[in-house]
Amino acid sequence: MSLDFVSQATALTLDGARVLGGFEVGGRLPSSTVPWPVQQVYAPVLGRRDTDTIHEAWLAQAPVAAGESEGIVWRRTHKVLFGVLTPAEQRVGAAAESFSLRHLGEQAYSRIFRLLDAQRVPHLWRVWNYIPDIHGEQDGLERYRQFNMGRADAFERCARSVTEHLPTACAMGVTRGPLSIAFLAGAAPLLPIENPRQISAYHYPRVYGPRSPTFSRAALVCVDDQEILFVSGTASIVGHQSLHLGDVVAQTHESLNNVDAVLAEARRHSQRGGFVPSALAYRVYLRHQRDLEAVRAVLVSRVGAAPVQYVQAAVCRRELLVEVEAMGLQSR
Ligand code: 3EB
Repeated sequence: MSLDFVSQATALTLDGARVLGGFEVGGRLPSSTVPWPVQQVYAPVLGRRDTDTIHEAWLAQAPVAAGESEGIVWRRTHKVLFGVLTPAEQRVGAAAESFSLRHLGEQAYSRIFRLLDAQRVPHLWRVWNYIPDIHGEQDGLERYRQFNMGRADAFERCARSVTEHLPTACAMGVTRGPLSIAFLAGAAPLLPIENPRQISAYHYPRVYGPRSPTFSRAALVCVDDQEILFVSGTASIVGHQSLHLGDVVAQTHESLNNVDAVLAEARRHSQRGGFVPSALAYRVYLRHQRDLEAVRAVLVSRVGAAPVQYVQAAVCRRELLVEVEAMGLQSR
């Protein structure tokens, strides 16, 4: 068994029996018609003439089983499980009070952990968090910080460490849609990788919120004879501080310096060592569409011909204009 990841401009026509699940990314998404779990990401795709919607899927080389549990739609093979949930921010009764993101995040992650324990794929590898109105205030606290509190609460409630073996992740602000969380989990543990240039996010000081985000900078996972590297959302942060305020070109370079540092660590731990910048596939999130050409020029100079997608979304700190995530798959 190994995994494939496909990403294309047109709707996927795949043997549905082997699809674990996937993503649809775009500013205007009609309701999805695919039969597998799909995360709809309401983020405009930038700078492409061939599409305004990206269609992506994880493919298994083995038949998949499907299920639904506590609102999580999932598919799995023997060794990996992909799931999606979109916990609704309903109003609570007549009080017309919406659930706080702390509550929703806690609920969502608790459900994920219950599912993974029940399905015996306990190791969370990668989580994609998309958060509407990420900078909005709720109960006197920014919604991203509320989310971090709920997420950390769930890790603890489910007896999971908030500093060890944390999944890779992104947490981006979207302008439409519900809170949406997708994840990939496995029967085997991941090998977490931190960035020596950055304080681990789970050790961020309290100025960034009452509870730190629970993610690893990067991780290696093995699926039989395959090695997959996930690089979490990576921004212009050194130590714990945001650098190059207002300078999107410098922020992009700094983000890529961080990716380079993480890749150097990954190569030390990899069986194959092939994770060089030009061998990965990238997604770059831009706060402002107007920065596209400046950021693209930096990416071309730094990663060459590697595939890069550009989408518009909000990075979780207001001052950050750009964030880069990446993924690499190789056979051992
Ligand atoms: C950072 O380095 C940028 O809250 O899950 C990147 C990746 C970021 C994941 C998360 C946040 C998250 O702190 C923000």
